[in-house]
Amino acid sequence: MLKPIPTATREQLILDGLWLFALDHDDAPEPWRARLDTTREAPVPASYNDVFADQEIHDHVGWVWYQRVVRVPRGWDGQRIVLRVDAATHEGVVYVDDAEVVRHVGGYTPFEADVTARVRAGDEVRITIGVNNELTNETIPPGMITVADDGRRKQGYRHDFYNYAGLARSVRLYATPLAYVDDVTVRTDIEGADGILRYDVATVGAGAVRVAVRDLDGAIVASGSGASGTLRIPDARLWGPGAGNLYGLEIHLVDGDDLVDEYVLDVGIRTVEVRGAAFLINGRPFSFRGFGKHEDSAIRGRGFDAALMVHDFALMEWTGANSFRTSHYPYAEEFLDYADRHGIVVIDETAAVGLNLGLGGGVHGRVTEPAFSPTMFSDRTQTAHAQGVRELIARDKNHPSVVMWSIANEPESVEEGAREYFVPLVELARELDPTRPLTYANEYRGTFHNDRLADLFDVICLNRYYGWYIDTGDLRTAEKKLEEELRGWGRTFGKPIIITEYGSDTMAGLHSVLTQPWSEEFQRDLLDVYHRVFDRVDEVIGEHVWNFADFQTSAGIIRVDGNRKGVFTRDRRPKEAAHLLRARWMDKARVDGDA
Ligand code: BDP
Repeated sequence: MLKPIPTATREQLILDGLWLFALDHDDAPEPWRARLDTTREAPVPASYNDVFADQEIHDHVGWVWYQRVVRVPRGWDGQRIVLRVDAATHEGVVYVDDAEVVRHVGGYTPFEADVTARVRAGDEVRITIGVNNELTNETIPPGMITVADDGRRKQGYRHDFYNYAGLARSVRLYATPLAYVDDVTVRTDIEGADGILRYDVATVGAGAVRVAVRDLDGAIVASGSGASGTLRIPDARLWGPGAGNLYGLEIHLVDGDDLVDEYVLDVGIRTVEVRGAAFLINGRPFSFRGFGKHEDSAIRGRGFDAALMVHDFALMEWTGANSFRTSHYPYAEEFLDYADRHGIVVIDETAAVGLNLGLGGGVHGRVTEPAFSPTMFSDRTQTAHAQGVRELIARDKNHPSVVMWSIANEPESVEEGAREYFVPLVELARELDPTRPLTYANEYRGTFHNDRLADLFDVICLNRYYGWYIDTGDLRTAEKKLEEELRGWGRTFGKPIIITEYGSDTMAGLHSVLTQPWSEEFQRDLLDVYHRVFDRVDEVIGEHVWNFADFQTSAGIIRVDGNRKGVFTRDRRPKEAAHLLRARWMDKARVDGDA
């Protein structure tokens, strides 16, 4: 699915700003039919939960309504006009005036509707967007709704981050010609010094396809014609870690010599391959250094903010990180665009988090029933999950920064049903993208003896909390157990291992000369112990600390205003561990040449 961009033939209006906002109430049955009966305004993009000083809004379970009147640019006459929602968490429905134009389930991927027949260039239209935050056993991520004695509905879930909701990314109205470029898929290869670019363009309406590749200076370095083909870029500047080299693939839909539609896609020439226990980018072994993150900040929740994004990237660079995982859902496309331009490596994850009855915010509970069953995570959950895989790959397939798909975080991986549930999803992902390795992030109960999934995947990603959830405070035991386990995985599978989570909750400002969990020194020392082990186990090719920054979670007795495993606080100030990481990773960056 193409991201809307302005080109020689395309224009767009980004509908960021204040929208009328109301909770859904039974007394206003079809709120899209008139002006919303409210004076409240909500910012877009932002999660709505923390914006108002209002408990009812914060805790609301169900539909909310956003509305805005928009004037369609008068120059758009005769164009195809599309309304696109970058994300509505978790379900969205869009009305243009009185008519429903699109409905979509899945809170972190875009959807759009052709509204050409419903709007007129130069006229105003009323756009109303309903957003529902409910999670059930049939959604990804899953959740459960309970009803309190007084009738209040409450949303429960098994993932350890707050269920922020609303329009956290932009809404766009854009125009293309009536015949247009609908999609493009690129795959790249390297032959000697040349870059090879295979492309596949899908178009709607009459016209022929011509393509050209431009370098940064605007010079054409390759060109061709036809809806699919292979282009050779002599002496290509490769995309790689620390080297955000991009080319512009210019796609023209033409009628004779007339340009009908133009789309320009940034492409990076690079290869990715898993060979033995190595993860190769452009044929060279790559080691992941970085973080699991969240889209999370005070007030705006998961709302996209360019300043915050650039700041986070600046802090990652300051630590010497070269990569991150989009834990635990697809992030705003702006993150991937930025990573493409700056040579930052991304593990791109679906929103399939919490498919596990044995966990609650990292704490291991007793499992009393199977996770994968008709009454819990069923065929319908799997269907939603498959849709999540499809939409993630459709949106992100062309980003050079994305080197691997993670199709789930910490699913139940030990019980028999896990395999049956995951095999079709793995097959689907491989069919949709045969070029990128696949992984899932494994939790502690799935060991190298009993895990039923690891052999389906290319890279072993492990989330481990020795010294924190297990043997709390005992770093010596942590070191021993971690090493035994990592060696076991290495021996058994011979695949690359990335530790996709390790860390400890840490209250910024709490200090101790003793080994004191929650103190800044403890976090630093725990990371240090893990690093020593990583350096002794050959198969370990990556370390992603949990988490980049403190983040909000649902209320609970093991969380103090959220999860405190950040190396930075929620307002992005370094804890002591940040300096340890910087010392270690800057050194590695110099050796690997990828900072
Ligand atoms: C892991 C989860 C992550 C949690 C983390 C924790 O993957 O989402 O936030 O534990 O408990 O289980 O901090």
